[in-house]
Amino acid sequence: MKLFKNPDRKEWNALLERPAMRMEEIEKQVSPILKAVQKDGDAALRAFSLQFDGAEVDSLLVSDSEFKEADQLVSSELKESISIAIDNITKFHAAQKSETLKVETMPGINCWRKSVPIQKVGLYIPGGSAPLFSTVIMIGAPAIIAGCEEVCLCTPPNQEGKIHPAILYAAQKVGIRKVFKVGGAQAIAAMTFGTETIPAVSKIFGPGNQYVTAAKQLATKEGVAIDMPAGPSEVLVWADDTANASFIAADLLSQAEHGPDSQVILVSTSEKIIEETQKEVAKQLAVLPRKEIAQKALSHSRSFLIDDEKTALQLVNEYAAEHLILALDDAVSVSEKIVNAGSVFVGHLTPESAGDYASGTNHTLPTYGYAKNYSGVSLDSYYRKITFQQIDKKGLLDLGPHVERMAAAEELDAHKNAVTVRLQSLID
Ligand code: HSO
Ligand code: ZN
Repeated sequence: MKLFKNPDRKEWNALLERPAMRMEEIEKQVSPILKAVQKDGDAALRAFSLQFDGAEVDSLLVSDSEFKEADQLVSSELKESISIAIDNITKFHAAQKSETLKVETMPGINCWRKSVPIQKVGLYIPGGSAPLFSTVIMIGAPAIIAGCEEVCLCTPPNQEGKIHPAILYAAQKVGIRKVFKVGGAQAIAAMTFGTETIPAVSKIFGPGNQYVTAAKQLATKEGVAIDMPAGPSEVLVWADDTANASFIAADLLSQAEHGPDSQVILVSTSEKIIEETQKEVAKQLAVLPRKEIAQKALSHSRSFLIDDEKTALQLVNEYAAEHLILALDDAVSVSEKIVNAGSVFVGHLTPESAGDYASGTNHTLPTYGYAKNYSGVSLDSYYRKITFQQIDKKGLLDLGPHVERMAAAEELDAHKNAVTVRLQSLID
């Protein structure tokens, strides 16, 4: 990790830059996949699964016997941990339910806003080197809590045509039975257009590689909503001299091991902590099974020595990290000054891993600086908020003339008339 000491503010933009994503190029490759799935449905999905995953898939829908088999393959210890995670995530997300908000803005004018679940949602869980069954819980449990009518999940099969048992176990535990064996851009296409087997949905959630990300972006042009624009995982640790270098190193490596393009940043007011952390990172990296991936991520990661706390806070807010760990003595008071971050981990004993798996918060968070304008997934992500209003006689008599006057000033006579004809009916 390259060290920068009190860099000039003019250099911040360049130093805080994320690894480049070449989305346009990838969108060009992904676009024909979307078109083929739109045209040929399930047949295209099978052909792409063979081409990209080397898997021959007979039935796209996971069967009851496959769920049962998965149940037998997951250890009872892991089942217990999954159950605790689901409990905590359910508690935190169920508490986010909001009451219908009703306001009488003037006598006889009632306005209210109600959260209505999105009817059909689609979840995507990547395959690849790590079976992210925790993501099944993170994007699946809130869909069920919100009451979405149709929740389907797509995930790629391995070469034997199978899905990792923990993914199937977690899906059935949160209440999802419609799991389809298809991955990549073709899975996103299937949930966008619908096929003979896979339903078209209104919103797609979940992480994926660059092809999946590009396909999700293209899906938005077809009228499908997505959880958020995605980029590689990242963490920023802000540590003072009360921090523990081995904790910081472990936190940095926990994100670095996600992928070669992950980014990890250390900000500290203490040169000693930076030096100790560098040594710890080298020590812990040497024995990590995913050290090659983590090493690549570390090659474009940075540490910053910042002499004063105020500037450090500005730098941290400017980066807008997906995950921000405050390894600080006064972490609680500093946390109140954070204005840009996906999720904040407060104090020395709060590793990001806790939020990744089991504490209750969601791990689907804005990356790539999008924490400046996007929130992470929460219960709200599965709702639309519909407004309603009802006006009685008194309300219309009092408000109507103002609406008529404003419509006339905008030279929209039909708008004015919609009030006038009613006011006349009240007077007659
Ligand atoms: N840190 C990831 C989520 C995850 N971590 C899943 C482990 N499993 C989101 O950036
Ligand atoms: Zn993680």
